[in-house]
Amino acid sequence: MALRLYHCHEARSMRSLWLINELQLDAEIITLSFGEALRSESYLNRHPLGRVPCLEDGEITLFESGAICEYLCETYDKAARLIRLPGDPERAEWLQWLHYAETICVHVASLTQQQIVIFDPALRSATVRKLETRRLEKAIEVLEAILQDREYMLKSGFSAVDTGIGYSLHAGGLFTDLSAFPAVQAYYHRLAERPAFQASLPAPDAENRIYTQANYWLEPA
Ligand SMILES: N[C@@H](CCC(=O)N[C@@H](CS)C(=O)NCC(=O)O)C(=O)O
Repeated sequence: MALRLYHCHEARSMRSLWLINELQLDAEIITLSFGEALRSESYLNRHPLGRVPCLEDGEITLFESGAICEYLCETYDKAARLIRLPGDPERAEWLQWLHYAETICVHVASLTQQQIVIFDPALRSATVRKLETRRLEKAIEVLEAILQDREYMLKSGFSAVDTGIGYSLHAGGLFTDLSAFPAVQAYYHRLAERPAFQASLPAPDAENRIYTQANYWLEPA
């Protein structure tokens, strides 16, 4: 088996795992706990910052989820089902949403830090939480406008960029109420019904989860 993905439950590596499942690729999935396991010497040799995802394909090692998405599609999506190749009228949009997924996710990461990683509440900042929640909501508003006339980020239908954006909403919905964005919420539910999405979730009794609640946005500031 040539493909190997280093993953933590519900981290950004869920994007890569979901896409591997959509493409029905044979891959070895190494699930690490979110913490010290990412700082081992052997893992730091793969990913210099000790983060996930990290994908190995033979001699190739890649550690950005957007790049992994493009690489997997270019290499293995031979029928161009989930990619829009150069020359395709939707190519520019495909690239935009591929990277916009991270624009959303930086706010999710900051809120994860504020409400989970910084363990001592006295060290958390209500101002940062408020600011990052607002910036997350503004980023989701952009999706709400786009999704008025389509079911997926591209008018032609589901593509790999929906795994990127979909993960950002999966994690983003822990920090803001998606019901304020009806088209986005319907889109997220549509994605969550996909077997490949469900196969990328941790088992209900899985340990080492980053997120242990459904609604961090309900926690008092
Ligand atoms: N832009 C990178 C971000 C990767 C990233 O920051 N991953 C987080 C999990 S969502 C991580 O591994 N954090 C561990 C740490 O910062 O120690 C990507 O999209 O792959």
